[in-house]
Formats: sequence, C-alpha cells, structure tokens
Amino acid sequence: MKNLCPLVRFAAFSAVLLAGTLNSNAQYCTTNLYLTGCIDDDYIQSFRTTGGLTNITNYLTGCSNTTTAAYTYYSAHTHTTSVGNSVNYSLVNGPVYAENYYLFVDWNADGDFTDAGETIASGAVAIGDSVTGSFPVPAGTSLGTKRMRARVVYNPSSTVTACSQANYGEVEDYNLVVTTPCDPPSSATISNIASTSADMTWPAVSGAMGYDWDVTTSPTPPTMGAYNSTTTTASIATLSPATIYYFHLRTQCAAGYYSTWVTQTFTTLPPCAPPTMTIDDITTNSIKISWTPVSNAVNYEYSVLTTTPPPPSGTSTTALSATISSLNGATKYYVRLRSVCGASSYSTWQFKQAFTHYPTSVDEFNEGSLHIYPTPASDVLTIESPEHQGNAIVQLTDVSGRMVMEQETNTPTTTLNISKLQPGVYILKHMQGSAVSIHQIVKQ
Ligand SMILES: [Ca+2]
Ligand SMILES: [Ca+2]
Repeated sequence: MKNLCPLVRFAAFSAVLLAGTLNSNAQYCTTNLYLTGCIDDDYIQSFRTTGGLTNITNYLTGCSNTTTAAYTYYSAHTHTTSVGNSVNYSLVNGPVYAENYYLFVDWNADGDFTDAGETIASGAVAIGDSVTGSFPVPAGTSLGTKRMRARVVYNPSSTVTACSQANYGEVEDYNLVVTTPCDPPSSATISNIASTSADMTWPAVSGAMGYDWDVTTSPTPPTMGAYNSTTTTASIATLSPATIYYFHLRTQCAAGYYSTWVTQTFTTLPPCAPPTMTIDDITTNSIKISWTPVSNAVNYEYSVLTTTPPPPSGTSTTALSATISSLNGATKYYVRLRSVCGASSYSTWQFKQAFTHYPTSVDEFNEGSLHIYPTPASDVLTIESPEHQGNAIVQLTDVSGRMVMEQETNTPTTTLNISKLQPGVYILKHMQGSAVSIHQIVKQ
C-alpha cells in the first residue's frame, strides 16, 4: 500500500513489533530486516564516501530491492583506507519521508555489527535531506575487507540494530577495505635556519601525489597542513626569531588520503641586529667607517652612494671597518651598513650622511681650466670655461654640504648672482659630462 499518512503507518508498524525481534545471526543478516521495506518510498537515495584511497559514489539508487528484504549489497563499491585515516560519509534520504539513519562497520570481520565500536552513527534525516560525518579507522584494526552497512528506518519505536526488523526502510551494504598505510617520509631535514626563515627537505615517497606540511609552535601535528607541496622541498620565511618550531610533514597518497605525520623541531636564530656605525675619518676623497660586532652576524655589507635609495646589496666584508676611497671632494654621500646573519637573513640598513672635505688646493681637484673671478666676490661671480662643449651644470654648496645654487649653462661664460648669499666659504662644482671641477670661493 502506498501513500499512507505517517500516523496510519505508525499504527501499522506497531502491530508488527512483536514479530520484529526475530532477526537471524547468519553471516551478515540480509533477510527479515523489514516487513514492507523501501517500496513505499523509505529508502537511501544516495551514499558516498571521501578521504580514501578509493571512495564510494553510489548516487540515486532509490529503492533498489523492492522485496520485503529491501537489502542490497553493493559489492563493487569499495572504500579503501588505512588505520589512522578517517572515512567521510554522506547519506542522502529519499524525497518522501523523514527517516532515522544508522551506520555500522564490522571492524573485526566476524559477520556481525555488534562488537564494541561497530555502531558508527545514528540520528534523524529529514525528507530529501542529507547527513554527513567522519569516523576514524580504529588503531589495531586488521588489514582486509570489512563490511559497512548503511540503514534507514521509518519511525522506529524500539532500538534499531544492523539486523533488527522494522516495517519501512532500506539497507545498503558496502566494502570497507583496510590496507597498508600511506608511507610517511622517512625523515625531514631542516637547513638554512635563520632568524625568520628555514628550508625543509625530505626523501621522496614512492607513489606519493604530494606532501602536506606546516610549521607550528606545537609539537602536536595539525589536523590539516597549511601547505601542500608536490616536490620534496619547502621554505618558510614568516617565522619569529629565537623560537622553537615544529615542522610537521606527511605524505598524501590520494585526495584526502594521508600518511601519519613526521615531525622535526628546530629553533630560529636570534634577531639579526644592525651594527652601530661610526664615521671615523673623512678626507677630500675618502670616508672611513667602523662598527661594533653583532653576535650572530656572519659578515657585514656597506654601501657609499650619492643617491638616496637603499641598494639591493652592499660590499661584503667580515672586518669591522672599511675605508672607501676614490670619492669626489665636497660631495654628500649616503653611507649604509647592515649585518648579514645567514642566507637571506639581514638586519635593517643603518644610515648616515657624510660630506667629503672641500679641497685645500684648487689644483688638487681642478680637472679643467676654469677661470673664476672675482675672488672674493660679492654680487656676481663669473665662470669662464675655455674648453666648454655642450651643456654644463654649475653648483654652489655651503661647507655643510647644502646646495644653495644650481644653474645649467650652454655657453663658455656663466655668471652667478650671489648677492643674496651669506658671506663665507662656498664650494663651486662645474660638471660637464664626466668631468667635474671643484673650486673653493669666498663670498664677501
Ligand atoms: Ca537505495
Ligand atoms: Ca563484528
């Protein structure tokens, strides 16, 4: 009879309760599970699993067996997994009646579902709705094929087991194969440990589709790694200095199917501190810098430039001082110094400005034959450059290095109006191409 309302169906079910306890204990009970079965639309619509080496995908089966047994063994559908992994399942109810659902696994393969831990899940599932869950393969489970049973029962009034008799519902059996585990990498090696970074390598595992890993401050492996790699190397550069870390690594043998974790600990280096820099000696063409040692620095880098942006790297040295020569006189330089504490481990740049001395003798720096007059000058300064070709730039700086005047010229004779400058000593730079001529002038 079809389309009975639930109330009428409940009365009909109550009438058969006395007969309902007569289940058999045969090798996997497959009969006497129902009086009516699934023919009145009380069925498992779909059942699937994920997270295994192989998974079950059994969609839209409806009422597969219209006899009163309402029992189907889907022997071609196998979920393959191993101890330590979890089986994720999803059961979709039919679209007509709400049901109670049950899931069993015969872990010890003795033909029943009554041993401890063999009832996996039970609960209610609404009309057309689905239930999902996850359960681990218990430690100590032997290798081989186990039976997994999914069951729905309409409106049970007493305890439902894998074999108890009910009025309406359906049973679907599947294979659950417990196989040898996915092998973890045999070891994990940490290298290039720095203040905030480290590299990891490990031996390849035959047949692996990838590796799942994470670096945490806990010795307990995570539920899932934050990173996945298809190679046998990994790097991380977001660590904190002087901290104990744990590298957790496992093999992925299939989608959602993993080995146990391998964990290797390491400690990041102390922070890479910058050195304290002193500018010791400045001449017309050289600057000497020196610095205090930094405990975990392996070497230092310095740079002396006339441009302001920090360089990508500097000149490397293990010494604690450096003299930079062949500089231009009367020129402002940007001096930078940093510690190197390991591969890709640098301190911040330390920064100072230095101004090379102005020449005491004009001849010392005069690369051209300029005629500058009058000197001292008070209002107008005239610069004659007999060898002039093309454009030139004339700059005036005060003795502190501050540029007070700049003028571009394309004629052999240039005049500068210096009437508004403060009286004192100034440095005049005449730049034409690569030729730089430097002179000291006095403003009255
Ligand atoms: Ca079905
Ligand atoms: Ca059993």
